[in-house]
Amino acid sequence: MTTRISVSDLEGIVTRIFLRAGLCDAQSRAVARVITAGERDACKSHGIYRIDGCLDTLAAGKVNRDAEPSLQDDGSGVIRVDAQGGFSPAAFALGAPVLADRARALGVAALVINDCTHFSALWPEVEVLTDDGLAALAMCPSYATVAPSGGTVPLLGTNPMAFGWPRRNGPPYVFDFATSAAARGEIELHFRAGTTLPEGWAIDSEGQPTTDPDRALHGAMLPFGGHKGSAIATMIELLAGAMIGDLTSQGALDYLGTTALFPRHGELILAFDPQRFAAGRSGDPLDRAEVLFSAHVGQGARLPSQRRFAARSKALAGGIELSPQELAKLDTLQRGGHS
Ligand code: NDP
Ligand code: PYC
Repeated sequence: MTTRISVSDLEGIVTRIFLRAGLCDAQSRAVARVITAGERDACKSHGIYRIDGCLDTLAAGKVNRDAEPSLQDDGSGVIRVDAQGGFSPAAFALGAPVLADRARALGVAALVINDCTHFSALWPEVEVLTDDGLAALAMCPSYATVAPSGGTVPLLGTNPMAFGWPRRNGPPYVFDFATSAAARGEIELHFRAGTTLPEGWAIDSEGQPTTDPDRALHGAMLPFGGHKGSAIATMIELLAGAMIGDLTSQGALDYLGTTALFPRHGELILAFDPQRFAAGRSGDPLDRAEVLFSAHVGQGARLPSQRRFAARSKALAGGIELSPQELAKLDTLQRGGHS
């Protein structure tokens, strides 16, 4: 039997768990916000399930519990936030308003986040920008767990990429996915549940296809779409790793030495002002986008994030549904019961 809990109550509980674990106030609030958003939107792989990983990373001293992100802005189209080894959400919160202003002023701008501990979904970030009328693209490496197409050895990360497009009447068009066949979090959830993986997600340490989550976690994950996903994941290593002077997924794994904790690396977020790009051309870009979206829905296709926004509406109206096990876990964590 599940229990419903309001979004604000859950956010309060998660915040208190992190404060009790010694994470500073600003970091605790920023991390709790994205974890609660994951539960609210029924994205279980990046919801409360991630609390353990954050606490493990804190306990191992691999995230700076008192990090105060610092902004470097030279007035150009590239804005930089040094996360100072803290979690990425607080760094993004500092840079996002400057990124939005600069994108409006120049038409396009980029936010570089360096030296952050990263575990979260990227859609909460692109949605901050679509809420401001901007289109946005966010990406980051992770740690080496994915073999490139044709290979068998982990080299790339699960490297997520999110895109958002603003809509005047209703939630934005947003997609956000790992460039591996599935996020590592999904495989970990299958491992916990004792269920097998769909075929095509992973190979074992001998390079053979496997549907066993444990063998997958000790072998290599596979990119989505074969050589295409592999190339996109590589692009993310280049743009959000090498280009921004931060670690690639291989570097992040070498630095951390384990996939049991959350990796430290950078992130790249681009923001575009559609009106600036369309200036002088016929047709309003947001109106033209609606024609495209209607043509999707009109033939029965669903838009990405449609499931998520439906879950959000339900949670905001009636609360987030949690299982007895999840509630018991939160209770234990609130009492400092994390080992
Ligand atoms: P999924 O495959 O679950 O979903 C990806 C996207 O596709 C979502 O926007 C989803 O919308 C949409 N979608 C799913 N099914 C359909 C459909 N039938 N038609 C149209 N759209 C559809 O994502 P992943 O498991 O690959 O990634 C999950 C999360 O993990 C992401 O948020 C990602 O940022 C995060 N992640 C973070 C990493 C990190 O290092 N920080 C690493 C890897 C992943 P909807 O939500 O509405 O279903
Ligand atoms: O789900 O692949 C994943 C992931 C890696 C780091 C954070 N999430």
